[in-house]
Amino acid sequence: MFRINSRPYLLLTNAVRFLFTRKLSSSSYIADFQSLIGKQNVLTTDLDPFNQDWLKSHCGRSDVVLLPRQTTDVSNILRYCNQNDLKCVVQSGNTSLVCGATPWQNEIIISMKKMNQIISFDEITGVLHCESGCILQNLEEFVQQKQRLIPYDLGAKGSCMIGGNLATNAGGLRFIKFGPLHSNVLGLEIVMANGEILDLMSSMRKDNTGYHLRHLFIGSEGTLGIITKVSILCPKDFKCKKVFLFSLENFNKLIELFQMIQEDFSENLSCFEMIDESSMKAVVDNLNVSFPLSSKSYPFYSLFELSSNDESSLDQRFAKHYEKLVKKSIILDGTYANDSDGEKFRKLKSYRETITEGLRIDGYSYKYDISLPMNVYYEVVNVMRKRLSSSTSNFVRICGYGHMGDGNMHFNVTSRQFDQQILNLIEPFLYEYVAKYNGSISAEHGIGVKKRKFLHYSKNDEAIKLMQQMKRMFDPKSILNPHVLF
Ligand code: FAD
Ligand code: 2HG
Ligand code: ZN
Repeated sequence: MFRINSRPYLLLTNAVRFLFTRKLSSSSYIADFQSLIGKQNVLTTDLDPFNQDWLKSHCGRSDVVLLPRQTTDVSNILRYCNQNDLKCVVQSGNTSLVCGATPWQNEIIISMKKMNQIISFDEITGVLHCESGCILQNLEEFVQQKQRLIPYDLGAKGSCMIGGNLATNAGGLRFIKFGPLHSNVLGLEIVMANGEILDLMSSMRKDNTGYHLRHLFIGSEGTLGIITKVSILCPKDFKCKKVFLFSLENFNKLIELFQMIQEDFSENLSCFEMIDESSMKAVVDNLNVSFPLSSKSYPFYSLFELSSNDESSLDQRFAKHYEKLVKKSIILDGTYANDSDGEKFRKLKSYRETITEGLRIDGYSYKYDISLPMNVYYEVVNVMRKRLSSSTSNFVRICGYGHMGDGNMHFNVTSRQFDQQILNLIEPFLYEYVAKYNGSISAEHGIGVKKRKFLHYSKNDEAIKLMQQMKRMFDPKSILNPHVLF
């Protein structure tokens, strides 16, 4: 179980919660919700998958899940909740790694999974309009048929939904090429806390008519409104994509590789990821997959992707580049695959994409998603290893991997079970380290509930105050994700 506080305090707060929280299923609210959105769209049994977060680190106690099918359902639900002061949590794919999508207490769960329609696709501009409950992988497959791409890609694509992605301003593997979602999302439809529908849908790339309101909702983690529709720009897909997995002796070689790749392939680079030895072991050992390189383990790996419309020229340029890499002894071993290779291409990418799943098998994951300057990007893992080695606690693993091309490190520690001693050794020390280098304590996963008491390491008091004022303006009764962010 995830714990923020000491045990006596927790027992006390749980007792207070128990006394003062309303049991919804036994109340008349259920009947009202049933008449608002239909009986079959109000669930009151078998709610564990909705209450439990992806990491299995916290389980909420909600006893009602609402499944809106259209924007007006969301509007009716929120109007009713606002009038009756009922707290809600918005849930899309429930892949949040910061406990953002599950109830902290017994908030009503509003699941977006039935709002999963593609509304339109413009073949000329590549603008896709869809409902926010569309699963990312389904959207990717849809636009691929039109020779287009969704401008971001996550390991959670089989479950996460575009509304959840926007609400967290998700980063992922294509960030280095297409930038943040802010640059690709053209419009949103939002339902505000009082039930009002705010139509900000647009297909226009250029629009300077006052405040850029949609950007407030991107990354707001469901605290300001519920995203119901999205308009997103899907860039043209490339005729060929190549993914490379190289092993390296140390982190300095990885930096050299990154510089050389940028030098020769800046316009082709569509992801640049790093994996350390222990992270790779979490995949190979825990998920029991074969390993494509000649030795079973190396200190570091780089997984990067190059995209181009001219395959033969890319091949020729890479052959020359490879000679340089060998001459300078940058890499130890490597392999690659073309997207036309199908399964081999997907498998190579999966060595990076399935690390989180591999780590989950260790037991409990202490998960940190930080931004740091390149000079201390991996140093933080060494510093933490040294600090944790003084402890008598039993770790399974201390590892680092991440979107190196974007300065985003995923530092992870795992143990069989949750251990408060380990947590105390990591926090707040790690956040102080990140703040010292002006990094970010949450590069892409958001703050959720797990990170809220550390927000001040990345935002000053004035900025937090302004954010709180905005929250009060958009949601005066704090009915939307009341435990998230602050
Ligand atoms: P949920 O988890 O359901 O919700 C996330 C947050 O958004 C919650 O606060 C929720 O209340 C709010 N929310 C959800 N839907 C809406 C809506 N329609 N309107 C308003 N608020 C809403 N993240 C990255 O950034 N990059 C990665 O590479 C990445 N890889 C991952 C790999 C794995 C295996 C896993 C498990 C997670 C990964 N994540 C990653 C984290 C997570 O997938 C992202 O945060 C994702 O964007 C969440 O989408 P979701 O649909 O699951 O949203
Ligand atoms: C990734 O990049 C995700 O794989 C998850 O953001 C990171 O598990 C993590 O720490
Ligand atoms: Zn990530």
